[in-house]
Amino acid sequence: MAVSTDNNPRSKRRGAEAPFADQYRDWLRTMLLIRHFEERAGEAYSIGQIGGFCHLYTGQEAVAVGTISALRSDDYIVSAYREHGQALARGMTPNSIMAELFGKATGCSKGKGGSMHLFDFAKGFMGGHGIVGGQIPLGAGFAWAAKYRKTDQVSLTYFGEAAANIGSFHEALNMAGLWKLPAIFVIENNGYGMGTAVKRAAAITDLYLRAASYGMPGVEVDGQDVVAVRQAMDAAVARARAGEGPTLLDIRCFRYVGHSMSDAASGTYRSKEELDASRMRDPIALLEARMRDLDLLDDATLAAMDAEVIAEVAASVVFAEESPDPDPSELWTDVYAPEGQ
Ligand SMILES: Cc1ncc(C[n+]2csc(CCOP(=O)(O)OP(=O)(O)O)c2C)c(N)n1
Repeated sequence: MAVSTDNNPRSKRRGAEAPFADQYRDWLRTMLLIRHFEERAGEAYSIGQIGGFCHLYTGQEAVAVGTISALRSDDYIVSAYREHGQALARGMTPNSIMAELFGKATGCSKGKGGSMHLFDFAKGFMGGHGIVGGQIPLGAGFAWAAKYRKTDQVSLTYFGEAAANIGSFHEALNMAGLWKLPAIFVIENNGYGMGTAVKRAAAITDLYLRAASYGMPGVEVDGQDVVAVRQAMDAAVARARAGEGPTLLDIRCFRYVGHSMSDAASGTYRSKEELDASRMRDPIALLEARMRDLDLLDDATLAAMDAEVIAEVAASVVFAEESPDPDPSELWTDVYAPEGQ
């Protein structure tokens, strides 16, 4: 049920966020869905139900929800391997994603992609990609296609701060700036590329400054605050649709878990204290507090929403468990290599 705040004087006082208040409930639900989905995926991985690599999104929920909520359904999205949360925010079902993680035929990539390769062409979700930075030229390409066809679609590309050191980042942003492409480049700056802190890998740690080299605005954004993310994204989308060209958003966030299921959340390259400090500004707790302040949320509503989401995720695990493996005859479909090579 959408919550209307038209007659709520407290929301009117909060001028900047009032336009978004109707959407807070959806955002909170999606962020809770992502959090619970990732927790269950982590459990399933640890008991061997999920194979291959698995990079969880826990802690970064406000980035996916704040950015994707600003898009139209025909816009393009392309990402890296930490993309479960973005796929959920785009409206891909927990069933289709969980089944993909389990390698089942009912998965969004027919069980042949796994965690790093979630695709949904109908939703403009143009994939998770495993090569660091490999998706950035693709994002520029989707933007170029939209400009060429004179649609007013925009292209949103996600990548990590370590990917911003890869050559393809500079080449793609240069072309996007030169051709004024309707592209939005989002650095999900969680501070670490695997175990390497940004200050050990980048000559300047304020990565948004790099935008100046490519003729586009660069904006630092608080990635714990879904409203701040949405406001920055709205400005970038407006620029892109108006033909004014690309924007680089440097969204500061924190991943609560290890780089992938193979490393611990803290211990080797970051301290428990650092992790605990980041949790003091949890994106879900911040949105909950904002909603309570505006009388948009009470304990019962939150508990009901949480229970509903937990049940949805649990059902996706059952769906994945009960789904069939891909048929062996599918081995050579959807691949470029000729049969037998
Ligand atoms: C071209 C390439 N080099 C190295 C790797 C190995 N690798 C996988 S993830 C990763 C770190 C990337 O960190 P970042 O871009 O900040 O994204 P995050 O994991 O923080 O979301 C590396 C080096 C790779 N997949 N591709």
